[in-house]
Amino acid sequence: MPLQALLFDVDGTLADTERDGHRIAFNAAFREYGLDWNWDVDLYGKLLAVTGGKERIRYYLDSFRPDYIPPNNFDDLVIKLHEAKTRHYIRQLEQGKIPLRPGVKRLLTEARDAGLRLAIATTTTPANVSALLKYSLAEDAEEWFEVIAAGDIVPAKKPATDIYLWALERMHVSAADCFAFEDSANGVRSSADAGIKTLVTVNDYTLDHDFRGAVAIVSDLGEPQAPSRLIQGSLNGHAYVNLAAIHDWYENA
Ligand code: XBP
Ligand code: MG
Repeated sequence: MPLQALLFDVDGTLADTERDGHRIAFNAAFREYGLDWNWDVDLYGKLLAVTGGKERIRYYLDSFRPDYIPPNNFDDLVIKLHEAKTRHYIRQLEQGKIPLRPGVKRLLTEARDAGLRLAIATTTTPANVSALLKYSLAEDAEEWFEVIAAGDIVPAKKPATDIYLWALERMHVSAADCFAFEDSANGVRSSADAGIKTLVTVNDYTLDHDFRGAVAIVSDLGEPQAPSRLIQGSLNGHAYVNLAAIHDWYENA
């Protein structure tokens, strides 16, 4: 069956959002609530082992702050902290502070022109996706995606397959007819275990991750004047990731 759809992860894949985006927003929310928690670049890299911002806050306290005594309304506090964090993060997006990664807009445009169906499968909060698409891609970019599968709509976040299976079900398309883009071990576990061929574009936080199951690992999607750097697998003679390169992986991987 010919390739039907491309499914994109968001954080680390569409844009490098974690170190200078989400991490800064978490710290701003902690300050807003008078908490002495500060996630530096190194600690945040460890905390990224857990997907989901609310889950990440709990993981931080459980694993790095044994001194912390949760208040009676702890569950509510986590929700309020995360809502504050989301406000801070979206403000960064509104200010144009989080650009797309190389090749993302080019490939999305090429795929649309070729009539490929597009979807998002991400752990992040839906409002974050809307803001990233609107402020970093195009005013109407949300409409480019048939399905935006995001955040708490599934019981289990990546590396569970839930978010990808949810997207496939709503698109009425089978995993074998799709191709996914991810940046992390949790992400490629989720997409590959859902049966979707997956390309990994790495970032500083995920360089040493275990990407078992990926069709190839590259630095980024690249541009004609700025080729992708191959890390593992083959680019099949392509200098950067375009639809021809994706079709080669899709048909031969
Ligand atoms: C990355 C995540 C998210 C973000 C933070 O998602 O795990 O939790 O780090 O966003 P993906 P929230 O790589 O699947 O796009 O605070 O909204 O969860
Ligand atoms: Mg990601």
